Amino acid sequence: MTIDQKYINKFINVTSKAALASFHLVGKKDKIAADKAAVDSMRSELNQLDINGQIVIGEGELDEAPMLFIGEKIGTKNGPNIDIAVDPLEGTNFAAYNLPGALSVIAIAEKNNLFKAPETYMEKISANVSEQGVIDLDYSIKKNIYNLSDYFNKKPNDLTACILDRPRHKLMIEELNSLKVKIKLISDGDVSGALLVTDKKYNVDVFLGIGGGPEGVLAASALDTFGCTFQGRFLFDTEEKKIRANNMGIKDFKKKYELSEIVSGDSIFCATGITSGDLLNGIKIKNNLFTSETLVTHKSSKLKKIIKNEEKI
Ligand code: VTB
Repeated sequence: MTIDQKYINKFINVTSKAALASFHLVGKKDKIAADKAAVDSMRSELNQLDINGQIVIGEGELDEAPMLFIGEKIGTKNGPNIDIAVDPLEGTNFAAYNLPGALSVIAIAEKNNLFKAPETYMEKISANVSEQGVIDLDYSIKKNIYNLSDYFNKKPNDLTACILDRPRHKLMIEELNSLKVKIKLISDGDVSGALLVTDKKYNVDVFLGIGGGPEGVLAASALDTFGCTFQGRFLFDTEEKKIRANNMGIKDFKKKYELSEIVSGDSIFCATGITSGDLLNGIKIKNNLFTSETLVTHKSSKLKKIIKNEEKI
């Protein structure tokens, strides 16, 4: 089974409209309002689609942001059974403070083909390598870097690693520094960070570090179509998170997930820029027209490209 190509434009429309809704609140220093605008728009657009959808990854479960909640049924029910992962506003800080890189993101797959990730941290690694065993969460930083250096035929000091700027990454960053790897530190937004490995033009050879689990699943669905490697391992720092994960069906808390275990079968991924960033240009409004840029992937048709849209507001 595949997801019909006719849905591609429909999902581009969903993230474009959510991005536009959020864009109106860019720079207003109100994360919740910017998020809510994106969520409300996404819900209303999704509900008009002829799909029998269910949200498997919603957002804001822990910080009580306005959610498209996990388990929520979405669409007219007149269509294929699909699982939907959303991050209507990825990078709430970026939108609130008018900083580069805010995105509106969605990933869909056929029923039961998208991992139901709990709202917890995930250790991640990703690179544009198609061979197994080149990068691995179980390898040391040194081994990953030396392997990538061989694979890309570049010296370690010509490699660039992207990582979230967080105290928890101090050791990793020190190791990367000692190997003379260039580091691209990002303040937030690791869906975008992970996707920077997909194209040479972004100059990122490996993405690694600890970020949100749901964001890991979203990025993985696009990385799958790009033929990249991605691994993720959830981290549970509280008993409560373990209980919730257990209820969601996760029994082995230390399991390392391969990309194929996170997303399988056909998928569509759309990310629309809200504010311009490394990956995409943000929304632009001129007269009564808005332009948006969306990175879209569709596994079965091997589609992976940035699509520009211009529409009336
Ligand atoms: C992570 C990352 C996201 O927020 O969830 C991060 O995956 C929160 O991390 O892309 P901290 O708890 O360390 O702040 C983002 O950067 C933005 O939603």
